[in-house]
Amino acid sequence: MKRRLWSIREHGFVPDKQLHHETIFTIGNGYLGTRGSFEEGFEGDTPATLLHGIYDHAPNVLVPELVNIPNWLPIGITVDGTPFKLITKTTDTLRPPHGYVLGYERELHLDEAVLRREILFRAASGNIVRLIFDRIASLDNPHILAQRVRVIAVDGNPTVELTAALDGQVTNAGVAHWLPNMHVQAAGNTIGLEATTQQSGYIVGLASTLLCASPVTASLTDNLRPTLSTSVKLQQEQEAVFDKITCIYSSRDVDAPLQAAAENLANAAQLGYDALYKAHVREWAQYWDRSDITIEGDDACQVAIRFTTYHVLITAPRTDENVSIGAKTLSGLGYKGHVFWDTELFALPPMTLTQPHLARNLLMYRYHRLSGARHKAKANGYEGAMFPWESTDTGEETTPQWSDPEPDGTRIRIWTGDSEQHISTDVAYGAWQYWQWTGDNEFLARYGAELILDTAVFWGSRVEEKNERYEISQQIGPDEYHENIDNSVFTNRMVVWHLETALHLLDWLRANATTDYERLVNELDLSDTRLNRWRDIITRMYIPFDETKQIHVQFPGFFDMEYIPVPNYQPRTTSVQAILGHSRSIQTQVIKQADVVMLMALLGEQLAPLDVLRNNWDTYYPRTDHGSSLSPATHAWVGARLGLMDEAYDMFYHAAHIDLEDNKGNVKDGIHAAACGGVFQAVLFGFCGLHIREDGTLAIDARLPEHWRRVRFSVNYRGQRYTFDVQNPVLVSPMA
Ligand code: IFM
Repeated sequence: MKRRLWSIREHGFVPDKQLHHETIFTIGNGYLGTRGSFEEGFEGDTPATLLHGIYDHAPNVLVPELVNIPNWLPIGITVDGTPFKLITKTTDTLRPPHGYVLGYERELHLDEAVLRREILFRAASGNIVRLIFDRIASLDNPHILAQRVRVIAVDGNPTVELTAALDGQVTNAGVAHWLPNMHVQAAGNTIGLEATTQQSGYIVGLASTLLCASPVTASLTDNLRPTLSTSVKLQQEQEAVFDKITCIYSSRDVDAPLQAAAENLANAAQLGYDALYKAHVREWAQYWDRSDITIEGDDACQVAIRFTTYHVLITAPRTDENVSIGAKTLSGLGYKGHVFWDTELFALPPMTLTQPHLARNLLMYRYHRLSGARHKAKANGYEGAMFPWESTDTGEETTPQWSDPEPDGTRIRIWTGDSEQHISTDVAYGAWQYWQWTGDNEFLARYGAELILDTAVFWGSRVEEKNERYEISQQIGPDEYHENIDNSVFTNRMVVWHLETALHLLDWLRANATTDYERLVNELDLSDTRLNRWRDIITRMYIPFDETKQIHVQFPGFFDMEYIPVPNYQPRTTSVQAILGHSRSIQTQVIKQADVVMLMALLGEQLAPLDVLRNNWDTYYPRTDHGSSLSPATHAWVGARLGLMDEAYDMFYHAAHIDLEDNKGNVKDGIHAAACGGVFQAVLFGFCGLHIREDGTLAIDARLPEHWRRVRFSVNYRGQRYTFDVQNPVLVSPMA
C-alpha cells in the first residue's frame, strides 16, 4: 500500500490555517469526535470534543445544540523551563530567550486513524528536542482515547517537564452549557472530572492517567483542571515516552459516568498504549476492507476519497440507535450538531452499501423519533409523521426561526423548518434504499415500514386538491434560495414516488409479514379510503413540466424571473447569491444547489427519458451557483450518467476537495458530511453506474474520467459481498 495515498499532511506550520486544519485533522470513532487542536493549546484555537446525543439548550440561544465536552487533550511540555508552544509568526516571542520551532509536520494517517505531529524544538537553553505526538480515538473501545508523546533529546541533556490535564473550562464559542459545580478528583496517577449540562441534565465523566517511567503527581490546584505532572532529565539521544489514556462515559451510557470512566480506564491502563493501538488498528482494517474505494490514475482524488470515507466512518454511530450524523459531523459546531436530510440522502448510502449495520442504526434513530414527527404533523394540522427539518435528541423540530443577528442587529427569518417538508420523503427514500440493498426484511417489517407509511399518511393529508389536480403550496425544495413557493417539482414528484412506494410496500407486507401488515393497517388507519386517495394523488399530482421545451420546471413562475448566467461570474470565491445580495438573488433564476438535478439523481430514468434529463441538465446547470456543499457531488453523479465527463469530473474534484481545500471558506465549522457521502455516490452510482437491475441482479454501466485507469470497490448486496474492478477503457471484471 502506498502510504502517501493514505494520509493528509501539513508540512510546516501555517497559523492562518489552524482552524481549517483543526477540522480536517479530527479523529473519532462513531461515539465522539475531537478536533485536531494542539495538546499545548494555541492562540485563538477552537478545541472541541463532541459526543453523539449530548445536546443542551442554553438560555438566550434559539435552539439546542451539541455540547462541547470538557477537553481531554491538554498536555503541556517545558524543556529546561521553556514552555513548548507554537506561536503566530508576528509574535516576537519567536526569538530567544523563548523557544524556537525548527521543524514541524503533521499527518493524519487515514488507514490507522492516528493523528501524528512531529516537531523539532530548541529551548532557550539551546538544547534541542524532537517531540512526537500521537493520538487515537479507539475504534475498538469507543470510550477510550489514547495519546502518546515521545520526547527525544537531539542536542544536549534537557530536563523535560510534562503536565497532562482535563479541562472543564469549555464553552460552545462562548455559550456556557455546563453547570459550574463540576466534580473533579486527582489521586495517584489518575485524574477525573464529572460535569452536568445546564438544561438537559446530561452528565459526562472523564478519567485520565499518565503512564511513564518517571514518578507522577496529581494535583487539583485549579478547580476545573485536575492535572498530572512528571519530569525527567534526558541524556543526548535518549527518549522518554509518556502515554496519557483517557476514558469517557456519559449518562446516556451508564448511571454513574465518572465511576464507569475510572473503572474502564484502569483496564485500559493495564493493557497499555501499544495494545490499545493494535486493537484500534485491527478494527480500522475491517472498516477499510469494506469501505475503501481505489482509484488508479488520479492520486489527488484517491487521497480525497479516502479522506471523505474516513470522515463518514468516524462519525457514523456504531452501536447507538438514538443518535445520527449532523450536517457537520462531530468535527465542529456548525449547524449546532443538527441532523438534516444530509444524512438519509448523502451520508447514509455509503453505509447502506458497505457497512449496513451502521446504516441500520441511522434509520433506527428516525424510527425512535417518530413521536416527534407525529407531534409536528399534529401541531401543523396534518395526520401521520412529518419529520423536522433539523433534528436533535428529542426528535422535535429544532430549526431556528431566525438567523443570528447581522452586525446591524437585523435577523433574517428562516423558513426551512416550516417549509422544507421534503425531509419526510427523504427519510422514506433512505429506508427503502436500505431495504433494497440489504434485503433486511426484519427491519422493513418491524421498523422501516412504519417510517415509510406514516410519512405517506402525512403527505396524503398535506396535499391540496385544487384546479382539478393535487398541488402542494408553500414549499422550499432543495434550492433554498427560493422560499415558500408553490409546487416544487422536486417535492411533488418525490411525493408521487413516496406514495407509490408505500403501496408496493403494503403489498409486500401483506404477502410476507402478515402480522406487521395487520398491525400497521390498524395502528396507522390505512383504510381503503386512504389508499384510494393515495392512488388518486399519484395519478393527478401536478408535476410542473414545459411541454414545448421538454423540461421539468423547478416551480411555476421560475422562468419568469431574471435570468443570470452563473458561469459569467467565474472565477469567484463566494456564491453568486452573496455577490448579488439576498433580496436581489431571490428574484432571479440563480439556484443554490441541485434541485431538478437532485430529482434526476434519485429517480434517474424513472423520472423521464434521457433526452428530457439532458434538457433539464442544460437548463439548470448554468443556473446553479453551488452555494451548498451538497450540490457538486450530485452534479458529478448526474453529469456522469449523462456522459458529460468534463463537467462531471470538474464537479467531482470540487466535491471531493471541499473540505481539504476549504474552497467554501467555512471548514472551520466542521466537515461537510453530505459532500463526503455525495462523493461516494458520485463514484459508485455516477461514474461506475452501479445499479440494481429489474431482475434483482447488480450491474455496472461505467463511464470513467479519461485519466482514471481503474476503480475498485466492494459492496454488500443482500447479505453477500461483491467486489467490482472497473477498468478504463471500460472493462468490468466478474463479481467475486
Ligand atoms: O441540508 C442542507 C441544505 O440542503 C443546504 N443548506 C445546508 C443544509 C445542511 O447541510
